[in-house]
Amino acid sequence: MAPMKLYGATLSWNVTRCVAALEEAGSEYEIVPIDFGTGQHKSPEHLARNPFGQVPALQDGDLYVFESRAICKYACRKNKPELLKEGDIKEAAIVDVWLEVEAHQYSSALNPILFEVLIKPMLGGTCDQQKVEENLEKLKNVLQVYEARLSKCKYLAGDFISLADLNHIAMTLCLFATPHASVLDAYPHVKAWWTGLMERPSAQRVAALMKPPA
Ligand code: GSH
Repeated sequence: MAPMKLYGATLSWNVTRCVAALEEAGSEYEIVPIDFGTGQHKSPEHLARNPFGQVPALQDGDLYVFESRAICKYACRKNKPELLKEGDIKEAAIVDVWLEVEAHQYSSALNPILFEVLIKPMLGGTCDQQKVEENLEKLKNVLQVYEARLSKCKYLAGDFISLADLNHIAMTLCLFATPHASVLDAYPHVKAWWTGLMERPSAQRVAALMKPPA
């Protein structure tokens, strides 16, 4: 069967979130670059893949999936369902809890920081330092909850790796490209969890893809 196609630029953490899941699931896939510079993401071909004109989008034969977290779940369901623990209703519920926490707590705080520090200057704008500070405070509150959780179990959903952990890799790597990575220093269990995640080949692949060319 033909490999799946993941459309998008690997500088986007929404795209590399999918790469972490596809790699960890052992999926066969290829990355098809989409050029924002020429507006390719708003072309009719890409709008057919993602009607919001955004990346990522995934194609698997005649199936098109958009929204990065839906793509991640699809890769797991197709190639490594144990990353969602779907065989056990209670374990699956806890995986779901931490998938939601990543999407609505962690990313909600981290996304504006990354946008202000990394993206806005690239687009010719100026980083809004007040917004960064406000969201760093939000992020600290979230990390306090993570610290308590990870002092009780090795991974977020329990003593097993799940998609909930993997979905953190792309954005956290971007945090290390800002001057604010030291925010993690106050949370030793979070740091140990992160160090363990970074040892995984899937995370190393994401890190290599996100590194800007020398
Ligand atoms: N919730 C979406 C997901 O998780 O896939 C967000 C996707 C998103 O914001 N993609 C950005 C994009 O395509 C790149 S990181 N922006 C171009 C635009 O919105 O026109």
